[in-house]
Amino acid sequence: MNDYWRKMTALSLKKGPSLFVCAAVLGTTLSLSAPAYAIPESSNYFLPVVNNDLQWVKFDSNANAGMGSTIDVYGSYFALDSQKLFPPSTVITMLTATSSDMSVASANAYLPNIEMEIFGPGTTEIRVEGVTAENEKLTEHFRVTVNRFADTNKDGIITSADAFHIVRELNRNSALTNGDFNLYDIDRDRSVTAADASALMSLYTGKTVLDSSEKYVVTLSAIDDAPVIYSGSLYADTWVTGQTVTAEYSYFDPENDFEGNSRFKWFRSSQADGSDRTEIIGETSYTYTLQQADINYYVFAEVTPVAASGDLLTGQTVLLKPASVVASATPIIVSRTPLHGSNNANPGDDIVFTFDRDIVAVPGKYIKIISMLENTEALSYPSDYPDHVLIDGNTVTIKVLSWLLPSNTPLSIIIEEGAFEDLDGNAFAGTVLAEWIFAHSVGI
Ligand SMILES: [Ca+2]
Ligand SMILES: [Ca+2]
Ligand SMILES: [Ca+2]
Repeated sequence: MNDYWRKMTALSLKKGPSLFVCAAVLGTTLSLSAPAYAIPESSNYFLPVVNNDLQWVKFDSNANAGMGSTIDVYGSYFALDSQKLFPPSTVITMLTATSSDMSVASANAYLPNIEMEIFGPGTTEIRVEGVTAENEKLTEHFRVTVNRFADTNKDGIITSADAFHIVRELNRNSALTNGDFNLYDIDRDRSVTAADASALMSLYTGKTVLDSSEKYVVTLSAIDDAPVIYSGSLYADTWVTGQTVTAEYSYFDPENDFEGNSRFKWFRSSQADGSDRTEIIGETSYTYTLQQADINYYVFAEVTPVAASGDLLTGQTVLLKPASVVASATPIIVSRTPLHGSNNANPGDDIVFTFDRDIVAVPGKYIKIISMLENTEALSYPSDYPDHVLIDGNTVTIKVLSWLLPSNTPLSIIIEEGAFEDLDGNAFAGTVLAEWIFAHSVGI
C-alpha cells in the first residue's frame, strides 16, 4: 500500500458518503490498477513532473507549499486532487477523467483524485468532469505533454541538434517555461547550463550511459475552458408586483478567469416550465422588478456567463426558474359587468365588479360614471356609500342606476385610486377614463 492508496482510503473514511462512490468506482476498475498500487513500478519518466500554468496545481511534483493540488507521483502514474480544482463549497458527487490520446497517457478518476498513467511521447488532452448534487457539470481540460528525454527541440529524435538547441536558448537568455527548464536539465541538477548541452552531446555520442532509453519528461499545461453558471436560482421576498427578483448563481472558470460582463435576459411565460416564454425586452440586469404585466405569469431569467479573460470568454446559457407565479401586490379587478366595450348593456342592470381578493371601501374616495360624448360626470358615489355601493367579500355592486344614467352615450367608469383596499391595507390602483367603457342598447 503506497502513500496515495493510504491517503485515498483515509479520505474516503473521513468523508463518509463518498466512500460509497469511491468503493463503487474502485470495485469496477481495481483489477486494472491493482498491480500499480500494490507493487509500485519503476517510473518511465523523470521527476519532477512540472506544471507550466495550471492554476489549481502546484509548481511541480516536489512542491508542497501553496494552495494548489500536489502532483503525487508513483511508478509511471501521477495523481491530482480535484478538490483543488472545484470551488470548496461545491459538492461533487461524480467525477470522470478521460484522455484524448491513450498512447500518450490514460486518465481515470477516483473521487476526489484524477490519476494519469504515462505511456509514450506526444501530447494528450485530459478532460475532467465533476457533476454537482444538482446534476450540473463542471468541466476542465488540460494538456499532458510527454517528451522523450533529451529531445529538447521536440522533433521526436535525439540528435546533436538537441544539444545545440540548449546552447542557443542559453545564448538568447530565453525565459523558459517550467516544462522546458525541466526538459533542458539533462544532468538533472535543477539548473540549465552549458553542462546540460555537454551531457546531452555525451549521451548522443554514446560516451555516457544514462538511463534514458525509455524515459520521458512530463509537463502539464492549461487549456482554456469557458466559464460555467451553476447552482442558479431566482430570489424574491414574495412573487408579487413591485418586488425585485435577483438572479443568484455560482460562477466557475477552471483557469480562475474572473467573471466579466455576464449577460441577462428576462422572460415571462404562462407555463411553469417556461416552455412558451417570451422575452421582456430591455431588461438586461441581474435584477428585475415584477410588473403589472407579469401578473399570473411565471418570470424566468437566462444567464450567460462571460469571463473577463481567457480564450473562451462565453459559456453556456442557463435558464433560472421562479419559485411561484406572479401575483398582484394590490387588489385587481378580475371581472366586470357590463363588459368593457359592450354596446348593448341593459340600463336596468347593476354595475358589478369583482376583485381577486376581499376588499373594503375607503372613505373619501369616489366612483364616477362619465358621459363620454359630453365628457361630463353623469354620476358620482363615494365608494363607502352603502345605499348604492354594496360590498360583499370581493364583489362590489352599484345598484339602481337606470333612471340616473344617460342612455344615448357611451359611459366610462372611473374608480379613484385607493377607493378600495384589501384586508392587509393594500390599496386598489383605480381605473382611469376609457379603461372601462360600455353603452346601453340603442333605443332605450
Ligand atoms: Ca482548462
Ligand atoms: Ca542541468
Ligand atoms: Ca477560462
